[in-house]
Amino acid sequence: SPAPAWWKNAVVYQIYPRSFADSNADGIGDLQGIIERLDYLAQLGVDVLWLSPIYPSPHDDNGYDISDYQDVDPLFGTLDDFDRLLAAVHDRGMKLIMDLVVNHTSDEHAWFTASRDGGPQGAKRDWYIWRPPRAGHEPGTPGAEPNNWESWFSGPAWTYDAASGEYYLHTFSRKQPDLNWENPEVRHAVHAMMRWWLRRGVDGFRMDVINLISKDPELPDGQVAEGSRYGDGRPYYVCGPRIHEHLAEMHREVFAGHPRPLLAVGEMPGVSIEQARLFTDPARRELDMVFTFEHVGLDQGAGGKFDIRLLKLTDLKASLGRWQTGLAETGWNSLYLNNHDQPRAVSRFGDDSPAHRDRSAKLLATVLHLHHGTPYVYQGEELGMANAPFTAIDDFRDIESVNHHREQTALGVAEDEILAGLRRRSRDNSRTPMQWDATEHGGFTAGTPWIAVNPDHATVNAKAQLADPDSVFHHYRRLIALRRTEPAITAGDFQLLHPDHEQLYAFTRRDPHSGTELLVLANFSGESVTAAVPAGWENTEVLIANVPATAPLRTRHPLAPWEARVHRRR
Ligand code: TEU
Ligand code: CA
Repeated sequence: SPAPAWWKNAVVYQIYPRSFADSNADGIGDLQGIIERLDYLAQLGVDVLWLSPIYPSPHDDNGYDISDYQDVDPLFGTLDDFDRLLAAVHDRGMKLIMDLVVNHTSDEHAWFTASRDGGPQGAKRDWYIWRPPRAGHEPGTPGAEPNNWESWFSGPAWTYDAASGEYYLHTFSRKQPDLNWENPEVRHAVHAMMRWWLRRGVDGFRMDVINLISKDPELPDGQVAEGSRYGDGRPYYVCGPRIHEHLAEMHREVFAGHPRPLLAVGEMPGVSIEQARLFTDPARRELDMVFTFEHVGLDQGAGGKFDIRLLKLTDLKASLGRWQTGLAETGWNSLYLNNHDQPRAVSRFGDDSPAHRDRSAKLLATVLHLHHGTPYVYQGEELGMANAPFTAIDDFRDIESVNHHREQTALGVAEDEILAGLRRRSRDNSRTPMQWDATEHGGFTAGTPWIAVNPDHATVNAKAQLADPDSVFHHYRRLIALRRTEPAITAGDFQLLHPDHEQLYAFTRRDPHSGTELLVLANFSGESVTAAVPAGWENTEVLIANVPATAPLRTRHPLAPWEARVHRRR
């Protein structure tokens, strides 16, 4: 019989170790730093910690380029530190999941160096995706790549190895060669590595771009968009031909029959609702839930993530609503508004100006946590941390931002214009260090941080918020606690109200067992809005709100700027 779905009632907290807490003053967060902050996380009340990669890595992509799957990078500590961390997490009744990055390795992983240096006939050649140059082109020159795919971090998705005269595929940076999942040896090695971590005691995995692992073996050219030099390979590797087979095999080889309750969540850019339902249908035994991307793509134009478009609330509601309905009967949603790849939620979906910041951060939390699914909190979100005030390209660290800047500069785009996009969308916005207190560098490090701490840590920090019962932190804590006592939050049906309203986000949840109903009303604007309240909700009890106690709910109820309230009736 399938393991009980404990994770339906859980809240997951994502730690980006590099930016969480630095215990030895080298400017980089580490495992000992996390250990020292576990009581903070226990107080917040989260159930599961997800660690972004801590493995040995050249850090071309901050650890998403792994050179050894079965060790800890000395930057972060040792395997002993990891064991102590895991024990301390378990002592507090929490679980810990690892980031599993197996679409690609680092080019410094022993698997890749063997694959490259062994040449075309070498034993590990086929562990990666090697192809000869395009016929009729001078190898190593533009256009000689085996196909026209673009890397997600700008430039071609292929790098030439002059020694063997062939190219290897890298969906991301040239230091992140893609593994060849067609090769059963690769799959077995990955499964064995996963079992090794489970034996060590971890409680599951967050699987990086796991829906990209199966490529169409023909590797056909992709369509070239107007004005682009490269083709779009995604139709040939997003949810590719063998993806379900690979995940079902992984489930059998790694998860099935495991004595402890585990969590498997797949990160899946470009996944459709129909595909997500297949991945998370418990009967198919693939994954527990997936991260989808539709809602974080609504405010970008055709030019990609740095092409900023105004978000319409109606689009956001329609998108999240479709996913709620689409996975209502079969499958399960993961709920997130930001992570280490996305700008800060309060700056993107709320209003980070002093007048509205706290309240809009609490509104976003309320709306997200009241949806049907498992909420994810990204470090600092529970403080309402905002985007960084980057002024020049030197302020940025992320390979995606730096490459984008280089590429756009070469194309003649004005510096101001490039920076405007980066300021809004750079992944570094969410990677500035945790703001623990008002001291220098926000209490993150006694040294020099690898990326500047947001100067607003003077007012926005954990210490101040722990002391203030009305803080964003305590609002998150109350929301998380409510999940334990109100079954309608985990189990209730979702019904969107007022889909065409551009300021009001409203929905109900109804628990089929107890009949308890919740009504969520949220004003996504800096002006007051009058909400038409559905019949029978007048004078019902307030379960949680982000404004001080207000007048009882009326048929036409005025909501203050960024007000969010949840009512209950039984
Ligand atoms: O991200 C893949 C992904 O889909 C992204 O959110 C991507 O980083 C972004 O869209 C680029 O614009 C995962 C990791 O979360 C990310 O940090 C890694 O850089 C990437 O995979 C490669 O491992
Ligand atoms: Ca450190």
